Amino acid sequence: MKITYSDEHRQHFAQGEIYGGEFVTPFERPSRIEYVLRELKRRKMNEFVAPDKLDMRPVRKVHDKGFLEFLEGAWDEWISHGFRGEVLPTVFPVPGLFKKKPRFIDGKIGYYAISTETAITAGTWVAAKSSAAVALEAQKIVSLGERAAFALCRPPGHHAHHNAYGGYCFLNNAAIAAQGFLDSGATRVAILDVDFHHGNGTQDIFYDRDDVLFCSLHGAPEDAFPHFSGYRDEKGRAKGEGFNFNYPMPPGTNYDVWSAALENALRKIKLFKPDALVVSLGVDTFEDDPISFFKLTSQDFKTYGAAIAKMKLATLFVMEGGYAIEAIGINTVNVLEGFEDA
Ligand code: 7XA
Ligand code: ZN
Repeated sequence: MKITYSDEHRQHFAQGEIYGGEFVTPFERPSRIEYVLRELKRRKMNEFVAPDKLDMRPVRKVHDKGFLEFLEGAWDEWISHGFRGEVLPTVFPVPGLFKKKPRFIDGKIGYYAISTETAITAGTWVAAKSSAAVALEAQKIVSLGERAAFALCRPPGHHAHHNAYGGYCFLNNAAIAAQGFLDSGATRVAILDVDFHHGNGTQDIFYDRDDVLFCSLHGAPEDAFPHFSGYRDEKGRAKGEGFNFNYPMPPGTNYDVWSAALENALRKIKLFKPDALVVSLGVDTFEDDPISFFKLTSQDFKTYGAAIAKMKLATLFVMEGGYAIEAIGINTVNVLEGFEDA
């Protein structure tokens, strides 16, 4: 399987996030990708492809203009005020107070951010664009006839709404790729999100649409980030009603329970008859992940890779989360190998 990748991800290397009241090195860091690359090479999965310059057309179809302008200009605006640290939110609107976009940068950050762990740095916009380009390059490979491709995206994307960032995500790579499939002639695209966290951004982007089916398996929002979405009763809106399926699961969920949800989601996808499948591939469902609470083993990743392959769909894997750094390569490549060997 071809793997799309760009070194430019390294330009986003935030120094800090607030975790448990402490300022710590972000769990989402460049070395995550180095571990995946190392494991791919170790298993002789060597067909690397560098992306073309990002085509902004599908990006503009899934993200709001003002939001893109904010992301592009946030760092320069921040330092123009003499601020010396990274761009972090300090204020959020509560329900009923989401009225107008403020003029001052602090207010604008709160207007566009969903959470505090996601710092914007000098290189964030370049890295975010390269990540989207990596996803679109892999989409093109699949649209041109390959059975599957792996987009080794960083920063991740599935928490990015049409007009909001957070959860370490800026541009929604999976959504941009799904839009890319549609723009390349697909009629229907399914997105299967197997990251531990609810794909709130992807849900938001396609919530009113019937050309993209979204299925997400994740930690129940009562207990897990992003906390305010991912409930079972979120089924889509207007034309999109019936095209959104959430599978929230409690702490301690093991593969027996998780794979039953996967089978259910795969049945929905089969009924939808998509022309392509995008898998938001986060491996933070792993038993040793430091910020998650599912109990999947490394072998389980191989098993579900094979289950996805049995769908016999043109498939694009898009990297999302996973923070058990030593195991992230093994678990990610296990999914791809399980898929290829099936
Ligand atoms: O899939 N999303 C992630 O892996 C990032 C989750 C960020 C959680 C931050 C909680 N403070
Ligand atoms: Zn995650």
